Amino acid sequence: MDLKDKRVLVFGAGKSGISATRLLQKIGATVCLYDGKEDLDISTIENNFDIKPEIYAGVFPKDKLDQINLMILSPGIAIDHPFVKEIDEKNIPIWGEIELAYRYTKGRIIGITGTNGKTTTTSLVGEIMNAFYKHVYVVGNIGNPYTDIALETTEESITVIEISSFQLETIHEFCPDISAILNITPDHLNRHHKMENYINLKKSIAANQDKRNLCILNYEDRHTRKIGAEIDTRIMYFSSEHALEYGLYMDGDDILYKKDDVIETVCNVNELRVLGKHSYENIMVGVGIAIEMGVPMNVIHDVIISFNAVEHRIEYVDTIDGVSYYNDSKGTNPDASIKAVQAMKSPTILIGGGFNKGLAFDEWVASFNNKVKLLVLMGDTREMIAETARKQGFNNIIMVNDLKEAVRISTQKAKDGDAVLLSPACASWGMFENYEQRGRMFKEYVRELRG
Ligand code: UMA
Repeated sequence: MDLKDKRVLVFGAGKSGISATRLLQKIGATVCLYDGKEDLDISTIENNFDIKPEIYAGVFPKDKLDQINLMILSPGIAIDHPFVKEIDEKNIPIWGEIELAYRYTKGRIIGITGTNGKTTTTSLVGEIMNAFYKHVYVVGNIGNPYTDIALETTEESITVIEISSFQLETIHEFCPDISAILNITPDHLNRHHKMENYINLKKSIAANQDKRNLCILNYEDRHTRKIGAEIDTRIMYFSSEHALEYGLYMDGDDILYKKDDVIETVCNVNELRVLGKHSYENIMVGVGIAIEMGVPMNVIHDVIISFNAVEHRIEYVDTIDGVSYYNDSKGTNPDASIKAVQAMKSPTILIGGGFNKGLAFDEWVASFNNKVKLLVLMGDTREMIAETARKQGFNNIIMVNDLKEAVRISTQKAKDGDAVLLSPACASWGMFENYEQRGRMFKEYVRELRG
């Protein structure tokens, strides 16, 4: 559809809608920007534009509907929203930001989806592409609307897009050169109603791909493995458990790439800064995409070994006097913190405790499994955690008054080869504004150790 001189209704005046409006204006469409919020701050929104679009808040005037040729729907609004259904019944096409931007994108496109690890993998792929290619864009659910850059792209461009299930609801012709579905576990079921719908949405990232394209899938995830048998494009699997005939897999601590009976060692996971099986899976996806994009293995290797986790999630901070420091301030409940403990490879001094959310710590302590050699406890929960630990026979506990003291004591007690992990299993409230501030303070105290 040529959108020049067409009237387009953009629904949702958030990041996505504002950016889509700008793109539409640049290509000569007339835009009505509509938001359901009655008290929408129209004058602030108007400041985003050189040409002011018509802006409607609360209820969209019925008499304007007949002139509309296309609706662009923001990802936060479901396709079964009553107003969207009304538009659909009038046979007005409904696109999302991904579809709109795609129609104006030149160059190669990489689309990454999945339940967990999308943002990390998208950032990693962006870093690898930036190390080898000149014109790289990293956009989408990650927070930079794809429509912001689509018109800037050229045949030389590489656009790496993080795509959510919300955004996949409104694609039609979108066809990435490479797609990846990292994993599928139940999420957003309040919006998609059934697991089957959610799986089908994830699968739709590959719906328009053919044998010229590639889809990278998780061999260990039953949903993505099934998708591999159903789609009509080339498939590359990755696996953390099994050797594969073609693709990326783990053999002990090595990540290997196999194609045409030739096996290449990509790296040893001990070279990486990120930790844990879920991180190695993200790395394998990034490597698979980079190989398909023609990036040499030495470039890939250099980027992956310096790649850091997303801030506050088992984030490597520094190694000082042989002791590695990790910030997992995002470990705000026992479950999340267990993953961090499991990811540690060396004897660990664990800094825990904080606000009391009424949670039990038995399973958390049980996960220490001889790996945690010392527990440094702070905050309201410190007595409660200490009691739980002692009941399980874990007595190596030191109580401290604050995080600064926790870092100081941990450093004193740590030996060459140990790790110090901040993963409190508790919220930060009462001691910090939020977990981000707690994580930043931890990193600051670690930096101070260097003098
Ligand atoms: N609105 C209505 N009616 C409704 C619901 C919302 O009018 O029924 C209006 C709100 O009043 C608001 C606007 O819609 O003004 C918000 O639109 P939006 O929710 O689509 O949010 P945006 O700011 O446009 O950001 C969206 C994505 N948000 C969601 O998917 C919820 C951002 O992903 C994305 O980065 C951005 O577009 C650019 O592509 C965020 C997100 O939370 C990070 N994603 C979810 C996730 O990661 O779990 C999927």
